[in-house]
Amino acid sequence: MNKKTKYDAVIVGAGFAGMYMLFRLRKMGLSVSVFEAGADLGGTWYWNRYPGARCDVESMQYSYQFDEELQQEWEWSERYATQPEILKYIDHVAKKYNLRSDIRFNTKVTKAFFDEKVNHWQIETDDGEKLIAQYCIMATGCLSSVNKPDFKGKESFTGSIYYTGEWPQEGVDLSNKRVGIIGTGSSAIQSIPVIAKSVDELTVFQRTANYAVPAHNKPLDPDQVRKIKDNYAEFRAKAKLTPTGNLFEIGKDSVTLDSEEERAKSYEKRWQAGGLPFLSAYADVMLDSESNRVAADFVREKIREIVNDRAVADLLTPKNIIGCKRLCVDTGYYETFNKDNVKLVDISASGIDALCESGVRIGKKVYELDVIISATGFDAMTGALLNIDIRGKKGLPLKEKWNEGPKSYLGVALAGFPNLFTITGPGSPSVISNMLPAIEQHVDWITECISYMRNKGFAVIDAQTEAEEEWISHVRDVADMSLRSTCNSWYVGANIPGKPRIYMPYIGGVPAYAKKCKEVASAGYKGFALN
Ligand code: FAD
Ligand code: N01
Repeated sequence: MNKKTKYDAVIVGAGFAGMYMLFRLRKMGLSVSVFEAGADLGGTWYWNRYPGARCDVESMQYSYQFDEELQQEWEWSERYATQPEILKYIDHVAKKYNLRSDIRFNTKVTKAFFDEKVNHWQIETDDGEKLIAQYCIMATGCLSSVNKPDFKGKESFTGSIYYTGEWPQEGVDLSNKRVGIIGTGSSAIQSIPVIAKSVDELTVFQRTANYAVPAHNKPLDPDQVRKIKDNYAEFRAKAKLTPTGNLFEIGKDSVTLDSEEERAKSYEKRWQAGGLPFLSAYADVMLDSESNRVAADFVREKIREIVNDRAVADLLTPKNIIGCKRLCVDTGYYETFNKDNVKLVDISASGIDALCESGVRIGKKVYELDVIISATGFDAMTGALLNIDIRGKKGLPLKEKWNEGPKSYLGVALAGFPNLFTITGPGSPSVISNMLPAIEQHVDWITECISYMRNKGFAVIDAQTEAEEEWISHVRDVADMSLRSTCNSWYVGANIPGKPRIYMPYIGGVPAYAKKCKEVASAGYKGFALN
């Protein structure tokens, strides 16, 4: 690795975002260095190796589209790719474009300070390296800062504690163990059915019941794949016209247009088809509480049908709005609670009271365990950025700029932090859309912006405060129209004690967002100061 200290651009993070950013900037002739905390590429798919981990956006759509050759040559084997298969794909991409040569692994960026005198970023890493770059691009991920709740008595537990978001690279042998899992979000819901098969006993500690719909995962049908690949560009273009950048059929505008019988039929059809399209049976499901109740009741009824024990079924039945927390996609989740070796413990009243030497204590009862799995999620969207000491103009720390919640222009730039870009940052559709096209759209926009600056002779770009305020107020207005902002989800930061409550992603839809980004660029980067 070349130990240069001056680059045109530094990229932080080597998941899908950092990899594609590197590819684009290198192609433009920029000198680029990427820093990655992990020992290899992949981001989410490098860290989340827990049993059962896989994507819930269909593989044919959860993949890059920037190179027709790449999307034609890669063969996915299943409807939803497993974590190991996604890593194989990532490795294939890295080899095809020789990406690893410009990536420094096992290295965390700890500081990024903007030096106004010379208009560049001073970057420091945890191994003491210092370098400078004109552009600093944060590809640090929305779900990469693992939430590790500070459970009382954590140190006293004599067994092992694992986090789904930082699963050991070498794997964990859980066979014949007494395992406890804390949390019932997507990670837990994917892993519980798999873990239950090999362990002696599995105890699930549930604070809030969650909705899950079946994945109906299966091997991909070669004829279907051929059909998509024959018109891949058109398929991708159509996906970009949907609110979430995910191509699937959206049903009628309102649930009121159907009779009760038709509604049940429509939801049954989607339940049998499987996956996230369930929530698109009616376009008003996240806008109208009655429409939402119909969808929620359908799933509640399914839980009662699947789970044999009535009391367990009741506990597993979510009370809140469906789709407010991210809808989970499962393979045999509810069925798992019919197994004799699986126990559900309700911790909704007071959470985990404490860990103790032999396990978990809830009230006076101790659950004896060999292993505790914390499937407790992430400090989403802002966590990874705030873990770095980022300072903009006049030395303003990002922590201070964001003390009332994240503010950004289009989720990609921050006023007062010139030449800094955040890929899929708060204020962009990011996590409520298919992330791969969201990443590509941001990377393309940033690349074109840098190219524009170079062609016009600009050295610095900075979002203007008024443009940022206007965007953020629009982000809030559209969030307020949706039921999505009404519950205690990680989208609003509610899972992290003390985090300001703000609906972080932009919910106005992928097409409206992409149009706005295009208009800003076409107008010579409207809302930015360039010099
Ligand atoms: P990441 O993949 O998170 O990569 C960020 C990288 O930055 C990490 O490797 C991290 O180590 C590194 N980093 C962070 N801070 C620093 C620092 N200071 N210094 C150096 N390196 C740093 N999205 C979908 O659209 N569909 C799905 O089906 C889907 N499934 C998911 C399943 C799981 C289990 C999880 C956790 C997320 C899933 N997501 C899904 C979201 C997923 O995060 C994105 O799809 C995508 O992988 C994000 O890529 P990224 O490059 O932006 O970020
Ligand atoms: O995390 P989560 P996740 N004490 O935050 C509980 C993506 N993803 O890793 O609901 C006790 O959703 C918490 O309880 P509550 C996807 O975007 C996708 O599962 O806050 N419990 C909750 O049950 C997803 O949304 C896939 O009351 C505590 C759970 O832990 C995102 O990543 C797979 C607690 C955390 O759920 C995050 O999912 C995996 C505490 N102190 C992830 N703190 C796919 O399927 C938290 N909990 C593609």
